[in-house]
Amino acid sequence: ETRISSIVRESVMDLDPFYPIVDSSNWIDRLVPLGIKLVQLRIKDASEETLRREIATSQATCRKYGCQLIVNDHWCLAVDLGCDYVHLGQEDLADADLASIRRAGLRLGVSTHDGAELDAALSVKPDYVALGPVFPTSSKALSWKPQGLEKIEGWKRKIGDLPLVAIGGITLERSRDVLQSGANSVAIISDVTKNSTPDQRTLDWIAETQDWR
Ligand code: TZP
Ligand code: MG
Repeated sequence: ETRISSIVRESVMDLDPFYPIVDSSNWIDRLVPLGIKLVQLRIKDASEETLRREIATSQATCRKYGCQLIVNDHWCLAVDLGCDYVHLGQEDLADADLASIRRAGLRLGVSTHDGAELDAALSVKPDYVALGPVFPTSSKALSWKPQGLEKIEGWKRKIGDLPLVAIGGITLERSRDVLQSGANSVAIISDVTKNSTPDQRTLDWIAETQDWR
């Protein structure tokens, strides 16, 4: 393989096909040593001090195990602490300093739920876009009805090689359909963290998505 083609391949295929979204560094310390290569830390309500500590602890664990860390919302701290990715919703895009995120070498992912949001996301040249909710979910209150697998196909046709993350109501049993529809990665909350055996479930996810890795 030439150097150029491996660089191209890397930019397209860099997102692991599976990542859990968790709300604490405790979860990161538990799941990352199992062998996941990507994880999102999504903390909605916490003091600045707690957030900084949680992100720093998560980042240290991720570094140790060669896992990439996506920080939801808190781009300032993610930049400060040298994380890998920032994930922003549409409502966050106006406030975030995208230039400083880029300057610090962080990559950017953006949530989308409809065509207008996809256009808005593409206009900031993200490193991936997320589409959700693919299926019904109780992990986040959303006004969009489930998008279905066809929407994944449509998004992928429109964005080409830009990585696509699918989120919302995805279970291990439905993961192949979602990846076959064109998602490059699936982001999972409840199927992992609400499972009765989250560690085994994580190992099952790693195995189930191996063909896409
Ligand atoms: N954004 C769109 S759906 C969703 C988020 C954060 C929740 C996904 O959680 P689950 O439990 O995997 O459906
Ligand atoms: Mg947000």
